[in-house]
Amino acid sequence: MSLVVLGGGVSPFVRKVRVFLAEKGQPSQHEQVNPFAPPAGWREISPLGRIPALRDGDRVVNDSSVICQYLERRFPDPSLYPKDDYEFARALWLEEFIDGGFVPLAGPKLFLALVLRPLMTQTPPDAATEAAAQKAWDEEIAPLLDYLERELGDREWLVGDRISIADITVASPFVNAHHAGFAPARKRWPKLRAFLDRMWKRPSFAPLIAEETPIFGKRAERITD
Ligand SMILES: N[C@@H](CCC(=O)N[C@@H](CS)C(=O)NCC(=O)O)C(=O)O
Repeated sequence: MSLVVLGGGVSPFVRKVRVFLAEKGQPSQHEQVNPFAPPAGWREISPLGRIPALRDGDRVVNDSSVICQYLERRFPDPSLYPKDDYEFARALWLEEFIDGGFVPLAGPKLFLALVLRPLMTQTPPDAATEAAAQKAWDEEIAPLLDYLERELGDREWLVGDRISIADITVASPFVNAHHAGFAPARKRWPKLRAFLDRMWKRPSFAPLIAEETPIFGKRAERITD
């Protein structure tokens, strides 16, 4: 029975599901779906019109968080959710912190403004857009990075002693920020930056980043530290 992830590969939510599947060791296919120019019948698959959706044979599951929990039950080994009650709650909280907090800020203000819209309109961002993105990073996003830096402490993983949904979810949208030319500065957020370096080198993340960088990653050259 085949697993198919539907959605644009550069979406942090789609990447999260693809990485999750790779960490589970589950082969899957990826079908590009642009939610802003969807194929006919897309609303029957995704009633809110959003990506990702997962096709598992004749079943469809929506929403990255729901999909990952479904996959955890369907393929329990290796587990990507902590067993301990409190650690489980912490992992879900960090997932929500990113999906409901970081992405709604960084998505439109960095990636959409500086990468996706310019690519679609073939018009480079103007100075006001660049300045607005920098301001969002410095004033709105930086406190979220401070929080992640504290949460990581000196540990390898955000929660518990092995990779979990929290690590995958946190690492995914920072790829988009990187494409937009933003990364947590090594001086101010050394632990977060080292964590991202480690995560992105994993066999689950690396091929996806390699696949999208030629298309979306031009601005990353601005990152100097
Ligand atoms: N909570 C959803 C969020 C998915 C989401 O917002 N996806 C965006 C792309 S990154 C989308 O489909 N946007 C199109 C729209 O909202 O119409 C999840 O985790 O899957």
